[in-house]
Amino acid sequence: MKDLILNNTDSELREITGAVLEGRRLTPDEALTLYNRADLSLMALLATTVKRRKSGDAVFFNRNFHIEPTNICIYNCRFCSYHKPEGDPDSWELSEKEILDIVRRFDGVPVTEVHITGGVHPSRDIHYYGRILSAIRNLRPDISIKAFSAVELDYMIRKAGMSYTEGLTVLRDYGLDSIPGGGAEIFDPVLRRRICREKADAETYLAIHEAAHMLGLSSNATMLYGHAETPAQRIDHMIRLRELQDRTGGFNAFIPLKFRRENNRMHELGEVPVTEDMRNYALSRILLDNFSHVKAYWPATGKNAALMSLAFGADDLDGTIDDTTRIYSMAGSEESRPTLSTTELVAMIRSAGFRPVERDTNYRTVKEW
Ligand code: V47
Ligand code: SF4
Repeated sequence: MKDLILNNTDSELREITGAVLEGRRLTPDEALTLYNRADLSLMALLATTVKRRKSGDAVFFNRNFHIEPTNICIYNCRFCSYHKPEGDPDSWELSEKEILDIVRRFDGVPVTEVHITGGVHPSRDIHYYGRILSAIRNLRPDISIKAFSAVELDYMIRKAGMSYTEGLTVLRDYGLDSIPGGGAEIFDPVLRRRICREKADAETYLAIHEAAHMLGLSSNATMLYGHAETPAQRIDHMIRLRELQDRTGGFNAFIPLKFRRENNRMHELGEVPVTEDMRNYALSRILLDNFSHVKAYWPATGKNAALMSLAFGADDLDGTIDDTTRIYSMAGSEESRPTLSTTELVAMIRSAGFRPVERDTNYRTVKEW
């Protein structure tokens, strides 16, 4: 098999293919050559080889729900279909009681994680969110609280006049367990200025994740792709994450987020085809050799593309969700009310030829299915 592949590629590609098969790390130039010249079947094979090295025949899933406290946001990212200014008739702002009522809906349900994220509200502060964390912690001491993107954290911590380490320590003491990957978008400064000029830049995103890792809070990393970025800018983004992961080891998963076009100011860019999604999953699995997991976030991609990504290096399907997120249905995802039962997730993973493993936030096994 290896010879068959190697004989059918040009010499530079042959060398890069050999490096991946032997487990040698790719340089940015090698990654670009691979991305530009390898056909989709070679990408699938290399990514699956790396995936199997990391997690064997397991594919993970989790039982989770989301809370989106508000869609009011001081920023105005061009790709965002979700945010509204204060006072807009389509804006929402959940009270503390409404937030806790969402948590209570899961009384007796064996979820392991709540994911909290939303707009950057101008008048909420770190202690307001901290009190919500501790109220959730009191209601459900058994579940892990993954909350606030680096962009939300940057705003609330700066507003409190604290350093990132101080702010994260305060939030950890209130009950924060880990940080989701949102807000990374694309790190390239020129493109970032075009699509989300006002919010936290790449250095801030990375500094917040680094501070979190140093405090023992794990996190995820994302990349928004399929809009105006070049393959080289995607690779640059992943390399910056790989460098931070080399220093801290604190990232659990990398999550490619496909740009969805509805109801935002980048609509005219269209969406990339599913072949591009698969090439991108594979590239990330191959390049991010120090990330244990690549997550397919099915509410964003749709179930079918998420399922297909398991043949291109993804080893995690997030999650049961239970119709608790609006970010992607508002942006045009085919999943308008995202919900999957554990039975459905297990069947999906088996249909792709893998062994379903239910995990917690930090990928400890909850149950082998
Ligand atoms: O940062 C916003 C993205 C992110 C669009 O850590 C869009 O486990 C595509 O980060 N098209 C928030 N993407 C969601 C997020 C996330 C999701 C699931 C799991 C985890 C995790 C993190 O959503 C934003 C932005 O990159 N986004 N609008 C859009 N139109
Ligand atoms: Fe606000 Fe996040 Fe939307 Fe940007 S992506 S406008 S920060 S809610």
